[in-house]
Order: sequence, then C-alpha cells, then structure tokens
Amino acid sequence: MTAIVEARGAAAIAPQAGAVKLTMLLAGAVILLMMIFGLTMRAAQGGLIELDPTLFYQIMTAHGAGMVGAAGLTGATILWYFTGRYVELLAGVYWAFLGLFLLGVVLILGATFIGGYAGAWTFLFPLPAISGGLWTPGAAIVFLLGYVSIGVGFLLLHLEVGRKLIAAYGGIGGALAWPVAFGNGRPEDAAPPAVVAAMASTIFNTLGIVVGAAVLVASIVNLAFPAFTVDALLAKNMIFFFGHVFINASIYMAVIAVYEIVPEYTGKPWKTTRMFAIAWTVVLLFVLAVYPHHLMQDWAMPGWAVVMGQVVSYFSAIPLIAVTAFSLLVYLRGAKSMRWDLASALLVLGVAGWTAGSVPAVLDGMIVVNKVMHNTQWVPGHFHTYLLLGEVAMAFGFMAWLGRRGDDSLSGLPGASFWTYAAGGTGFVAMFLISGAMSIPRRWAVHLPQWHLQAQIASAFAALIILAAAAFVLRYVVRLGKS
Ligand code: HEM
Ligand SMILES: [Cu+2]
Repeated sequence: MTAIVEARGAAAIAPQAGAVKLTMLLAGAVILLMMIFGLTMRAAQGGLIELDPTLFYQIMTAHGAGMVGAAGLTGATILWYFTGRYVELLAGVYWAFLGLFLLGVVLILGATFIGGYAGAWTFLFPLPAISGGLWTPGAAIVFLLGYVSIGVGFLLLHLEVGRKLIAAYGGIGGALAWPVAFGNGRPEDAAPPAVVAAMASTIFNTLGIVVGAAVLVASIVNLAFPAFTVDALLAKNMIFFFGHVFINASIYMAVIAVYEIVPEYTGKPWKTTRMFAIAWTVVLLFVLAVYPHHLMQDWAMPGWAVVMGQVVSYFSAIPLIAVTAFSLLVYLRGAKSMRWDLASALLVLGVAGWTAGSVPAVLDGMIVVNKVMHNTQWVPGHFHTYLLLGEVAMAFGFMAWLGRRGDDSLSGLPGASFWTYAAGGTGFVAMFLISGAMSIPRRWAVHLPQWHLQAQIASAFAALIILAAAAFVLRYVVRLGKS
C-alpha cells in the first residue's frame, strides 16, 4: 500500500512528456501518410486513377502494416504515459521501444517498396514464400524481421510496465482490482481504471506477441530454408491469435486516455467499480479466446474451436461495452457538467466508434454470416469503424490534449475539423459496409464497373477524413512549437 501511495506521489510529474510528444508527432505523420495510401487504393478501386495492381498490393501491405503499427504505437504510448503517473518507469525502456519500432518501420517500408514484398500485413504462411516472382525470399525475410524488431520493443515495454504494476499493487490480481471484483476489497483501495486496463492489456498483448514471435521465426526459417515447412493451419492459428490480440490491445490501451483525461473535463474522478473490475478480467479472457472467429472458413479447424469463436464473439460485446460506452455513460451521468473541446470530443467519439464497430464485428463472427461476408468489404468495414473512428480518434484526442490550452473550446476550426472527421469517417466506413453487403470482394485491386460508384463515394469521404486529420496534426505541430 505504501508503495502505491509513494508511487502516486510521483504522479504529479508528466512522465517522459518529451518522448511521448515526439512519438505522437511521428505517429500522426505516419497515420496521415497511410490515409493517403488508403485514398489511393479506394480511388483506384473506383476507377478514378490508374494504379498498377503490383503497386496496389504493395500499398495495401504498407497501409495494413503501417496503420496497425501506428495503432499499436499510439496505444502503447498512451499506456506508458499514464502508467507513469502511478509507478516510476525506466525511461531507457521507452527509448528502446521507440528505437526498435522505428527500425521496424524502416525494414517494413524497405521490404515493401524497394524489395517489392506485397503479401499483406498478415504474412499468412506460405504466401510470403510464394511471390510468383514479384519479390525475393530476402524481401519477405526483411519484412518479417521488421515485425520481430517491433515485437521485441513491445515486449520490453510491457515487461517494464507489468513488473512495476505487479510490484506496486501486490501482484497481478491486485493490479486487476480482483479484491474488489471477487473479494470484499473496498473500491477506495482498488487499483485505478488506468492501472487495471494497463495490466490486462499488458498480459494479453504479451501473450499475443510471444505467439507472434514464434510464428515469425518459423516463417523466416521457412523462407531461408524451404525444406523446413510449417503446419499451415497451426501457422494460421498463431498468426490470427497474434493479429487479433495485437490490434485489440491497441484499442484497449488507447482507452486509458479516456479514463485519465475525461475526468479533467468533468472534475469528477473515474473510480474502479466492481462491475468495471469484473468486466476487465472477462475482457482479458475473451480477447484471448475469441480469435478463432478468423478461421471460420477453415474446414480443417476443429468444430468446437470455431463454435467457441462464435459464442465468445457474441458475449465479447458485453464486457466490451461495459468497460467503454456503458462506463462512460454512467460516469458522464454522474458528472455535473462536461467541457467540450477537440480533445474531449475526439475521446468520446473514440468510445462511440469503438462500440459501434463491435456490432458489424459480432455479426461477422457468426458462422452463417461469415460464410457469406468473409472476403467482402464488410470486413474492412467493421475494422475501419473501430480503428478509424475508435483507436485513431482516441489517439488524435490524446494529441489534442497534449497540446491543450486552458480556454480551448469546440467552436471555430477545431469544431469544424472534428465534425468533418466524424462525418467523413462515418460515410467512409458506411460505404465499406454497404459494399460488403452487396458482396463486393475485399483486397481486389481492380473493381468491376458496377462497383465503381461505391468506391468513388468512399473516396470523397476519405478526402474529408484526410483534411480533418491534417488539421489535427497541424494544430498539434503549431502548439508544440509554441510550448
Ligand atoms: C482515410 C482513411 C483510410 C482510408 C481511405 C483507408 C482505405 C483502405 C482501403 C481502400 C483498404 C483496402 C480495402 C479492400 O480490401 O478492398 C484498406 C485496408 C486496410 N486498412 Fe485502411 N483506410 C483508412 C484508414 C485506416 C486506419 C485508420 C486503419 C487502422 C488504424 C486502417 C487499417 C487497414 C487495414 C489493417 C487494412 C487491411 C489490409 C489488408 O487487407 O491486408 N485503415 N484501407
Ligand atoms: Cu478478431
């Protein structure tokens, strides 16, 4: 207990604010660039521009890896920044994390645009080795080594966060607020929401990355020595366990910004309640157990695993909404007032977008729906909802908060850019979902003429998103420059 109090005493300082601000600047720039890549793809699908399919798949690979990477980077940075309010973290670990991340980005971009690797961010075995002559095994190895570098950085960061939280809160159970969830601990003594979220996401992201590292190494050995083969079904299970957990972790880490920042706008502290603590433990288990919803097309999968994927998908939405939308609504109801500016608006949008995105996600997690929708644009439709309007909105909200001024409001340019982002994002994901419902396939470089209109409308919405995102990043740069 004294450890916690002491640790909280150190909380007044802004932990590694410089490194965090720099990271968010880099991430903002990467997100903007990847959005332009996204618009390029959508415009090509709409027949608005001519794009060589070879280049389309390089761009798709870079966009997928780059966006998932940026989501992970911003999520982990938010986790680091706010965990640093409760326990003292080693600054060197963060710099190692950032350095390894940037090294990974260089390797991935080099492998994609110089080496020509275009096997998608999911590096599904044995695709990296079957390029049809478009790229060499060496290029694929460099791409995968980029992932390994980023993965090692994440492991370092999570180990540092995990060991400090475990020491300060009396073990994993304490940091997950189990005494309140399952015992008769008093809520006043419970770990704060940020700590519960940081501990849970540290556990599942570590497990995901360890499994990811194993399949990465196996794939690299396969590329170097083709005689060494991997069981394709096992590899797919490992890849989707890793991919599912990693992208989910990015959002579950980013929500820490909501728990820590929104109280500044209401004046009411956000406390860990019993329901909140239970929900986070259930989230921890469900995030790990639900990944077979990515393998519903694989008839070789044991039936029970796929059924588990569907059943857990159904129930996942409950703890998810409990820790996000429901908690936020209960919290805001209890608060007397809420002050709106770009930061608070984006953070609330992030929670709303995340929650909304879970609906088409759960639908796709049903075997009968998945049979029809799986390789359609329904899939990018659901994940762009909770990433573009969820994780990335929260990341932009965190950036706006880092550059905040006391008298910020939502009028003028901040309000205009916020509503442009929300409207552009909603329209953009709606076009993916509508296209998916019309059975338009995903990951097709060239679209039939009767699909062009959908992609053209989506391109217009994408341009709005990019305009708004550019305004967010510019405002951030200007404010950092002035501070
Ligand atoms: C202006 C914003 C964006 C635009 C215009 C855009 C556009 C696209 C397009 C056209 C595709 C390919 C769709 C297809 O399969 O036919 C795609 C795929 C994808 N996008 Fe985005 N996107 C945007 C934002 C984001 C964000 C914010 C994220 C994540 C943080 C993201 C992550 C992904 C991923 C993971 C894929 C899958 C790549 C694959 O299939 O291998 N995108 N995006
Ligand atoms: Cu999943």
